[in-house]
Amino acid sequence: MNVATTIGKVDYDGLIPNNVGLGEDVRVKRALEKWHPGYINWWKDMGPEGFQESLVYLRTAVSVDAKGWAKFDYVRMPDYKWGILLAPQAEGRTIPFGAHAGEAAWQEVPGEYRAMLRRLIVIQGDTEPASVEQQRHLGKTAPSLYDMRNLFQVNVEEGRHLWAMVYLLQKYFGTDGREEAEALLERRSGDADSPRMLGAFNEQTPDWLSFFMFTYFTDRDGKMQLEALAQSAFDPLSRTCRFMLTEEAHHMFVGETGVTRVIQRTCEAMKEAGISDPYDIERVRKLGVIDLPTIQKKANLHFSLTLDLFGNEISTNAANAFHAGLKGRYRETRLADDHKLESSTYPVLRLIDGKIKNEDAPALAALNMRLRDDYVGDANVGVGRWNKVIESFGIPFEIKLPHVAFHRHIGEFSKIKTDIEGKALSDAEWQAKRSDVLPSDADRDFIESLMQLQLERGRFASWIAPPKVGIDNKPGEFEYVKIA
Ligand code: BYC
Repeated sequence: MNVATTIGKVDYDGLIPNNVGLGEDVRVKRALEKWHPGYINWWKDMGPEGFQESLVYLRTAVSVDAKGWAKFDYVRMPDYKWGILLAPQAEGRTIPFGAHAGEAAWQEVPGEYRAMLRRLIVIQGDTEPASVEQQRHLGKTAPSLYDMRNLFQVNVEEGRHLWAMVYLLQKYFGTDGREEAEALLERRSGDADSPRMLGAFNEQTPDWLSFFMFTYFTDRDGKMQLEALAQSAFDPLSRTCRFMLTEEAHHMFVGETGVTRVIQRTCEAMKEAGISDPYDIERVRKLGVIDLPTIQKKANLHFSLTLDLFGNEISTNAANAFHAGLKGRYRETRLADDHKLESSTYPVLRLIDGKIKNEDAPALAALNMRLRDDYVGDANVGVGRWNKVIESFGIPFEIKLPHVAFHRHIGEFSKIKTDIEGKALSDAEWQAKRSDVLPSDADRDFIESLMQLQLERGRFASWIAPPKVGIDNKPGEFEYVKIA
């Protein structure tokens, strides 16, 4: 089989399913086969704890065309076919932005951009296993078999996204790439000596509300960053990211519908009990559901942690990556400007004399800020849908995303403390208000008390409503995971 005939169709014959003609690429095939046992060891050590032998109803990509890329079947997770899948090569694709705009997209890495490109790929790769590590304990408290299956689906696909980055490292970056691929299996989320690279990926995902918030907010950073990398002049990276985005959509679906179902159940229980005040927290909690103010606090936490993933508002790294053609803007090809940004400006929120103000900055330097703005717009859409549910019960409460200056650790606002409206607070004021706006130990203890494993088919824990439709249109009592 040559490369051309395998595009769109996955070669399942070897150890590593792929549509990149690995069969003919002996060097890379060997390198990946050598990396494979280390990956499986990592998965067994750091992947979902306690369910490695269970049969999970998972989708596996069998081709990358629009129709046939998802096949559902029962699989033991360590036997999942982690493959290397690139979206089809777009014939005659040209570079959409930067100094090389209009030139043919690169099939190899230009020497001068090697280090910059490798860094971007390694950072992207590092987030994937990190999230699996963060979520590894959650199977034990799954609110239903349906949710457990979704968790594991997200996990195996994050594993596949690691494979996607490792393929690029092994194929295009020689010895350094091989070393980076090894290091991706060595760092650990939250480890004091060898942590994952980006802040949010060293935080804990202690409970299922956090998992849904993480997949809603943090996987959405994944979407924005992958969209920006999908514009890359380096065609193999672009094609890899395009295919990853199809999987990422499901992860955000899990997050958005997960939070919706938590809200739905809370509102239903309040209505049944005749409680109309959302701040009557004690009484709401006695119903075995999560009160809306606590859901808001979790949203505040995960949104603010995720904003840090966009880096500094003003960034030379981002300017250089754009100029070089390595990382574009969100949906670059749909934007109508010169795609070079050498003389344009972009408004950036800055801290000037202690006040938060918009200031025009060179557009090239402001690319992180721009992507973050696009992200906030995108994140707000689902929040609007959550509010529709609350509204439909007539409960006077609205979930709101906090100001971008709230609870930040990276960039312009990391130096100050603010309330959720972005008003600066002294340290003492912040300490006094903190537990009103971020989950407190007591909130965490309460949520933890609800996290009880529910293994009965078609049953759901007290704090979450069933989904509207099953995965792969399966009926409610379908056995999504056969526990071993
Ligand atoms: N934590 O110039 P700056 C996903 C560092 S999520 C720690 O502003 P830049 C997924 C920065 O590295 C998407 N360090 O940085 C979601 C730099 O360090 P060096 C992941 C941080 O490069 C859920 C220094 O500060 N993909 O896929 O403009 C589940 C100066 O900063 C952080 C990507 O991120 C931080 N938060 O922007 C699974 C795409 N922020 O180099 C998966 C690739 C900044 O000076 N990465 N620093 O030592 C990038 O495009 C950029 O590296 C960043 C940072 C946007 C992350």
